Amino acid sequence: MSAPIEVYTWPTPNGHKVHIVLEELGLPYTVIAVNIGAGEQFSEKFLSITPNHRIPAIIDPDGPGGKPLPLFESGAILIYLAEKAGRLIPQDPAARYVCLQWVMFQMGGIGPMFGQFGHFNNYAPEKIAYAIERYGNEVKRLYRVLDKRLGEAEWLAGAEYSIADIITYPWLRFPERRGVDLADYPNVKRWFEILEARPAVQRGCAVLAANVRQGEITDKEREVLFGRTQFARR
Ligand SMILES: N[C@@H](CCC(=O)N[C@@H](CS)C(=O)NCC(=O)O)C(=O)O
Repeated sequence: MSAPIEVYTWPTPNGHKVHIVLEELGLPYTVIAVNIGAGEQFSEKFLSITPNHRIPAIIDPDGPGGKPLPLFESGAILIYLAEKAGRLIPQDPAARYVCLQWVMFQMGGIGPMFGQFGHFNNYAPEKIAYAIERYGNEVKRLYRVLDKRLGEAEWLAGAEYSIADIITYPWLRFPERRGVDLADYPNVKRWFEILEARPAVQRGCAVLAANVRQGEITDKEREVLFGRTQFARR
């Protein structure tokens, strides 16, 4: 059995993607909590793994050529882990690119747009109607794209469950927080309910569950995430 993969993480959608894929693949891993509200993403140790100071990041002690591999960006991590295990990424070349296409769609579309919606809707000190409407419209547009795809294919990559589904799922939890009613997206609803029932998905979403942020954001968290600490030159 290979050495456990070190997972630097926190219970957010981007963290859960990695927890779920590791649970699905049955790869051994250890969780190293990086409390992003407390500023632990700016520690020297974490910055040595990722200059972008964002979770998730991993170190695989048993990387290519038997050498340790540090990796950040959840999309790269999921592709790496699926390729390492030889599962959750289609082997057929065309299907593999379709899978990667939906992985990129999540990384470049769903993550950033849903994230900006959350910021302007929940955290911005002023309610800027234009920003809330713009990102809210993007959220709904992206749901429509997913709904269309899942109306023509069982899974995002096509016939197989893959990292494209896993990377997307955590961002689709709690749709009500984004003003989305799943009844409007029946194909997404079907797919979501199947994913939600998978034991590995449930175990992945339970990682660090006791640390999920509750209640109003504190001044300290606001400063770390959106203020001077966040934007200091490093
Ligand atoms: N594109 C990155 C995004 C990672 C990301 O935004 N992580 C957030 C948590 S979900 C974070 O670490 N935030 C800390 C901060 O903003 O300082 C990925 O997919 O890995």
